[in-house]
Amino acid sequence: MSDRFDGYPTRLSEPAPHIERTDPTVWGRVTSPELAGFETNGFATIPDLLSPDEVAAFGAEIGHLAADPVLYGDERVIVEPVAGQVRSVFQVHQLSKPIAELLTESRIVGLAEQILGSAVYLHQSRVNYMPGFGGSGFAWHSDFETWHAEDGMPTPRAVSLSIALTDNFPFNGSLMLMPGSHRTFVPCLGETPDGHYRESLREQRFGVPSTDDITFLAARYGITQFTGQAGSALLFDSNVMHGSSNNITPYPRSNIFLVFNSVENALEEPFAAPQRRPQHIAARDFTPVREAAPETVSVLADQ
Ligand code: AKG
Repeated sequence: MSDRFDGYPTRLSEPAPHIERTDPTVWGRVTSPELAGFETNGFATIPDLLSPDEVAAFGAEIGHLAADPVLYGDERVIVEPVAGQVRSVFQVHQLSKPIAELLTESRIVGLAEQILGSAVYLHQSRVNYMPGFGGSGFAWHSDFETWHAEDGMPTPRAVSLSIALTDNFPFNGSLMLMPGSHRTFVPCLGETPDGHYRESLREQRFGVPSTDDITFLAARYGITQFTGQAGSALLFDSNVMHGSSNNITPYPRSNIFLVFNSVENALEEPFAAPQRRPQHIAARDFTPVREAAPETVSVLADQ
């Protein structure tokens, strides 16, 4: 048994109290006006992050990825449990040069640097396609819970940027979030099975809070939803509670997710899993996307 300190114990054999977060949410200096509410809510929206021309180009790009016969059977491609369509493609920055270039732009990586107060590297990239008539939802969860348990991420000093490539309506499976829930860590029940990621990326059973937990959090924080035109984006904290419903409409809801982690929060060994997840899900190349912008400062600098 490891004697490593764990401030976020999870995958337990019996229920444990929720943990109030002591780690900061905003580690740097926020200069983009759109990010003003991030500290309070644990997320912020950025309308019109991409232009209509970019939406068309990236939409075509992710269409090609989903249809590429070379990728059939590849571990990076996850298929919907019932409908059989492509649900997610991981490591898209390695499969698509335009996506690799996009994420290095200041308007993208600069958002993560402002929140995380350091240079950042890419922990994960993926497209969630959420196809019409068959896109299945994602159970309520905190990403950090999984990244901590299964990837060895020490603290919740990571953010995801979800960029809408189709309109995200209230009715086509758009992401629901609990504003403020990033301040509460919910330990989850159940020992992580071997190779859990193979199942969890299609349908998650471990690392999801109980219905009592979700009822409690919903009463405390409420539920809101990220909706917006194609080209808009959502930046969210790694511990915010979120999930989505099935998409039974004809309209796909396809978003690129880029996950940035602080270089000062590099992965260790998993805190609650028998082995590391593969690098297409949890990168262990901690090379910064770029040298952090000169205005990037860490809260730790003041201490
Ligand atoms: C995840 O992939 O962890 C998500 O929560 C995505 C949810 C969604 O795309 O609706």
